[in-house]
Amino acid sequence: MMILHGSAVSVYTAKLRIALHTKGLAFVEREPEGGYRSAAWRERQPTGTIPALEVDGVLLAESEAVVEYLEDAHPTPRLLPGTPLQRAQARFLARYHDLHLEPRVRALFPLVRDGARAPAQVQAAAAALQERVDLLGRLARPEPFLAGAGLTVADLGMVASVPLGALLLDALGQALSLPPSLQSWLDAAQAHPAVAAGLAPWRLATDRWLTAAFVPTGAS
Ligand SMILES: N[C@@H](CCC(=O)N[C@@H](CS)C(=O)NCC(=O)O)C(=O)O
Repeated sequence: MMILHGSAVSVYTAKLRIALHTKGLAFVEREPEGGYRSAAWRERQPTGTIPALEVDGVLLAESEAVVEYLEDAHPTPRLLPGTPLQRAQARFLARYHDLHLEPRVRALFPLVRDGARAPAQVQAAAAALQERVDLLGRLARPEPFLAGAGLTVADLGMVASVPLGALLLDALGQALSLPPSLQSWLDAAQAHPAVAAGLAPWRLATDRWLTAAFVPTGAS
């Protein structure tokens, strides 16, 4: 059976969990022993990142490469739309998530943990994320999923990162404003059974993490 090495709190692990559920594949999930920053994990996965999918003893890393593997090895149900142009657009949005949107969510983590945060710093980080979310609203025409009528690679990371951005901003006293088209997309995507199943452990772990990690302003 395949092993998903990852962490419940990780967006990229959620991305692969959703892909595995979409394809109805059996897998077990494990946290790297000693954590993903440990020497033991680097010994196994030299770039040290999670998630990694273990298939027949081979460890595959980088979530986009893993999703492509799953699409190659288990083509149905598909995670890419029908025509080459539609497929390219879906892949573009998946890359937009990894390269442009998620880093702006990640930038909020140190602010959540640091009670010495300055209001101007928080506002700048919130505006930076809002800019990437607004741009997503211009790049995608959800129908209702980001790249068409079905769930695709375009939705996998975004469906965790967008709500995570909203949660982190909320903890920081800010609000993320979703264009109406993206709110409809998020509602539809979160109701998809594979997304709901894939996000459940992430949601639980994220709520726990936020409660434990948030430091009120002035408390550090
Ligand atoms: N490009 C990687 C990103 C994965 C990633 O950033 N994972 C984080 C945890 S969510 C990680 O492993 N960070 C390594 C570290 O902080 O040392 C992928 O798509 O798999």
